[in-house]
Amino acid sequence: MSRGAFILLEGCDRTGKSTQAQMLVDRLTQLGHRAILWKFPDRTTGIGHMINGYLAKHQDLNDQAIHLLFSANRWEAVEQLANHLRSGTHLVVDRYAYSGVAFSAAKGLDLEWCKQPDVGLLKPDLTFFLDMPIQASMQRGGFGEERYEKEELQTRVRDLFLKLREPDWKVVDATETIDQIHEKLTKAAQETIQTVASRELQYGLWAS
Ligand code: Z5A
Ligand code: MG
Repeated sequence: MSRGAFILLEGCDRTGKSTQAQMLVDRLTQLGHRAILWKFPDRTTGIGHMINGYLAKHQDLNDQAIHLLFSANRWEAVEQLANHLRSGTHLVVDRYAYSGVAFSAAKGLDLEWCKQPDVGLLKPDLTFFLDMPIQASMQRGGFGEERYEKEELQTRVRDLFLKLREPDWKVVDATETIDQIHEKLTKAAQETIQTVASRELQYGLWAS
């Protein structure tokens, strides 16, 4: 049986990740695939509730502790993610460990320290980095309500994403229209689905 593809959307705030992730799941489903959306942080779990309390500024945690909770929120999902992929379901994942490292390092934590808790996680088969100037994304709806939604921090986050960028990432101009971006993502996702169908699952994120 063919395995599913792990398709990741990363990027700074308000670059359209959640919009595109949902559209991609819907499109793949229309095309006859099994596809599900997985969002990190997953705020529905016990750990996710703690993360939500922190992001909504109801609870304070030190930078190291919240970093480890974000990572634990990925590790607690890893078996479910792997089972979906093994059963042939494609995963469209909205943020992952790259967000984890970029945000924590932007607050001043050491980049290599930040990567360690996520070493060995499942590796995405295809990563889109939705990129646009921070000034432009700040004009979009909803910016400024949660803890990290500040221009200076977002600028550092973008620089860190570019530092973490892997050679095979697809950098997407997030200022294009929603439909233009959707067409690009769909085309690349379909190619990856075919390419990885008979490949083993890839563990070993950031493992040397
Ligand atoms: N975080 C962390 O620190 N460590 C971690 O390990 C992880 C995350 C996983 C919450 O994430 C915070 O957690 C986040 C990183 C940190 N920090 N911040 N700030 P989240 O994923 O829950 O954040 P969110 O609330 O979903 O917002 P977002 O991801 O920043 O937005 P988005 O998903 O990229 O954008 P969107 O919701 O699809 O679109 C935003 C608006 O723009 C909306 O009105 C759209 O209709 C509009 N839009 C979208 N695309 C377009 C185009 N192409 N043109 C014009 N308008 C558009
Ligand atoms: Mg989002």
